[in-house]
Amino acid sequence: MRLDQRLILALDMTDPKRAVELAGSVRSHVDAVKVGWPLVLAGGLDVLRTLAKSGYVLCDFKIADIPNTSRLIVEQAVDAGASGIICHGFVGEDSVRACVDAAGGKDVFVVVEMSHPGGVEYTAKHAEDLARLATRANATGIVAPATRPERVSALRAIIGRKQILAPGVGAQGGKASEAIVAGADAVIVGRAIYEAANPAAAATAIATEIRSVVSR
Ligand code: OMP
Repeated sequence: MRLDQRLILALDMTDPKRAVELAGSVRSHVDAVKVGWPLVLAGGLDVLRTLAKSGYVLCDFKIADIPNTSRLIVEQAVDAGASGIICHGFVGEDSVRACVDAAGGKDVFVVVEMSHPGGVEYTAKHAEDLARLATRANATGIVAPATRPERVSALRAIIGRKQILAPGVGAQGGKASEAIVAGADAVIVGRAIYEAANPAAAATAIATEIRSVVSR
């Protein structure tokens, strides 16, 4: 994924019209929009198709199934215009490889450690192994927690130059600049942007905060 602003907007909402409008107003301040179950269950894959006309859409179904089912899901997402997809790593290397194969050159990001408090219970204990798995499976990169920047650093040491996307900024307590300094290539932000009175201004503020540590 090409990352200029190093910022991805998560469109976690159930009103497709609002999602498309919001994406339009924030697009120039972010590198991609992320679409997941809430929006697709509400608006179908048509909303993905619409959003894909104006830029990179990262399809977040957090795919976690056997290889054949995972492949079928990825094919639907890519067919609708997704430029990248997110899958889970804990399902094992065969399932992640199935996602990478089905993506046919589109980006695949593997969740290795989740950002919420419950992410420590299981995912954190296996995150290093899952990062190695993502590398072996030839994924584009991993998803790692902005809420625990020290974990981003530890995982960066494992995956080398592969991309790290870090969610958990703002509403979950993480700070964009800290995640970037720790080694994230980009942060994923939802509520801190789309619940703001002025989402474009909120996105600009986060992008400016990121630039302040990148140009140092
Ligand atoms: P906010 O907490 O509102 O900024 O949203 C964060 C977004 O990142 C949501 O779309 C989550 O589903 C997603 N996310 C996490 O918050 N934590 C993770 O560990 C992984 C993801 C993800 O894969 O995108």
